[in-house]
Formats: sequence, C-alpha cells, structure tokens
Amino acid sequence: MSQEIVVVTGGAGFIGSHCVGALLAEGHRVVVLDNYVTGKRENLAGFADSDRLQAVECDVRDGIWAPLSAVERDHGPVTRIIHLAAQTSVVASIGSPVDDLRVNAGATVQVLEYARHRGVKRVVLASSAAVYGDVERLPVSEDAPLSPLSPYGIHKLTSEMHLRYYRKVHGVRTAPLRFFNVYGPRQDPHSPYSGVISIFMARALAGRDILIFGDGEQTRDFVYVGDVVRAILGASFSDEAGDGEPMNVGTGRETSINELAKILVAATGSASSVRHAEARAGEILRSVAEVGRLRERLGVVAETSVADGLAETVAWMKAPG
Ligand code: UD2
Repeated sequence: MSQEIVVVTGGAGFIGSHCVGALLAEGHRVVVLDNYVTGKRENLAGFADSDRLQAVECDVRDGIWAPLSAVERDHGPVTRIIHLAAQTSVVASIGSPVDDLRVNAGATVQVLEYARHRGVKRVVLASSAAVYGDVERLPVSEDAPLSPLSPYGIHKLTSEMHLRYYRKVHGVRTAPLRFFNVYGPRQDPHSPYSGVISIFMARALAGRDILIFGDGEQTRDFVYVGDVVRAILGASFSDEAGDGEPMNVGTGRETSINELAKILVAATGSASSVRHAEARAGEILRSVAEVGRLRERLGVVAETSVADGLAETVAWMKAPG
C-alpha cells in the first residue's frame, strides 16, 4: 500500500490512539488533531519516535484549514480523514444539547467542508448505535428505523446525513460507522461518562462497590477496540466503502449489565459487591448489532471474545503504558 497522509481527529483519544498505531504500522503519515479535552498526550507516547506522526492541538469545531496548512505545505495534500473527535457521553448530551450539537454535528460539517474543497479521498465518521434508539427487532440492522433517544444520537444521525449528502451532491467518498459499545486498553475509567467496562473494572480492581443503573437487564454489544480499528481502516481504504452508507461495528453478541458485572468480578477475583441505582435517562434498553454488512463489504469480523478482550484490558489497567 502506498503511503498516504491520514488525519485522525480525536487521535489522542481511546479509539483514536489505537488507529494512529495501526496507521503508522502500515507505513502512513499520520496527523492527529485533538483539543486534549478528553484525549491525552500519554496515549500517543508509544509513537513518539515516529517521524511520520504529527500532532496539532486544535478544536475541530473551529475548522481544520489552519491546523492542516503546515502539513499540506510540507508533505502535500491530506488523502483520508478519520473523524473520531466527539463528545461521547449520552448523559452529557442531555444536560448540554447545544454543546453536543456543536461538537458532534458542527465539527463533522467542518471536516466535510475541508474534504470537499481539498479533494480528500475518504472521510470515515465515528457514528453510533445511539442513532437507532429502542428497536423492535434484534439484532439491529442498518436498515432499521432510526429513532434516537438523546441529543447525542440525534447529532450522530445528523452527521451521518451530512456524510450521505456530501457523497451524493459533492462526490466526497464517505463512510459512517455505527459503533456499538467499544472497550479496551486506554479507555479512561475516571470519568462518570466512561464506558461501563472501564468503570466496573477499575472499581473491581480497587475492591469498591459496582453500581448498576436500573435493574441491570439492559443489554449491550461490547466490541474490542482492536476489532474496531480494523473496521475503521477497512472503511478508510477499501473500495467497498465510501458510498455514504452506514455500517454497524459490533460483535452480534448481547451481554446484560448484570452478566457483565459477574464476569468482571470473577475475572478480577474482586471482593466488590454489586449495588443498583436509579436507571439513566435516555437509555437504550437492548442493543446488539447485525454485523453482516461489515463482514460482506469489508471482510471484517469482530472476533475478539469478551474473555480475551477483558484480559487485555485488565492487563493494561494493572500496568498502564
Ligand atoms: C455507549 C457509548 C455512547 C453511545 C452509546 C450508543 C460509551 C462510553 N458510550 O453508551 O457513546 O455510542 O453507547 O448506544 O461507550 N452503567 C452502569 N453503571 C455504570 C456505568 C454504566 O450500570 O457505572 C450502565 C449504563 O446504564 C448502560 C450500560 O451500563 O446501561 C452501558 O453504559 P455506557 O455508559 O458504557 O454506554 P452507553 O451504552 O450508555
């Protein structure tokens, strides 16, 4: 594969930093755009020796022309953009819907405007299972009705619609990926908005109580970050993606939060006890992906078992780095 210049917005974040590693390993030049609100410089520390990685501190909401001008001057045009920069919390979006709109939809339009005028070959978007809301038929396919239950889900759907529009009207090749519940090393456990696996794991390792919101019978499709990165790279480079149509990124397996708590307590050998608290507003009750489109179009199957993925995550949490 010839070397390309790939921009990763949110590249210092949890999923972004894993993408950076994979792109560098394939020989590409990588430009990270990150405002370091949730992204961390330490997530990129392992790649500090690479002369093909450049990180620019900026806010994608303000546009990406200026931050990329030096890159264009020194290395030529950007060829692909992986747009991961986002406000990732459903709960936060309910508290601050206008901020969520600016980050989760506004920034996407900024990326697409740049791509349209600069002739970028592909824009991949981190969309979300939140676009579906509560669904009648599981596993949920990409053709299911879309009825998001939160500003977060509405704005991810808005972004997807922009991707489809830019494809149809401006000819920009785009690929929205609907992530289910991504977990793995470098997911920050210290924010109340963190993914449930990282929160439960940190609590289990510290011997603190695990708090389940609601009755715990709500389900999720937990997908390991390494599998997600393979989907992102496939969507970025394969000729089979880019028509603006969404693809689910999940495993097709459904796990309840009660089951998850049990597995984690056992996996960590923790003495933590499990308590229940009030259910979250705007919650999806059941969520599991139909994964045929990802497999057929990109040849990607999320094959990491929960047991293996959790083992990797526990190992990282015990010895970060
Ligand atoms: C995930 C994504 C979100 C969006 C959404 C789509 C994360 C962090 N967020 O939101 O960006 O894509 O999926 O549907 O991956 N829970 C507890 N106790 C805790 C924390 C969580 O019981 O301490 C429950 C929570 O009520 C929910 C489940 O665990 O039922 C998963 O919560 P989450 O915040 O990890 O992810 P989710 O599905 O709300």
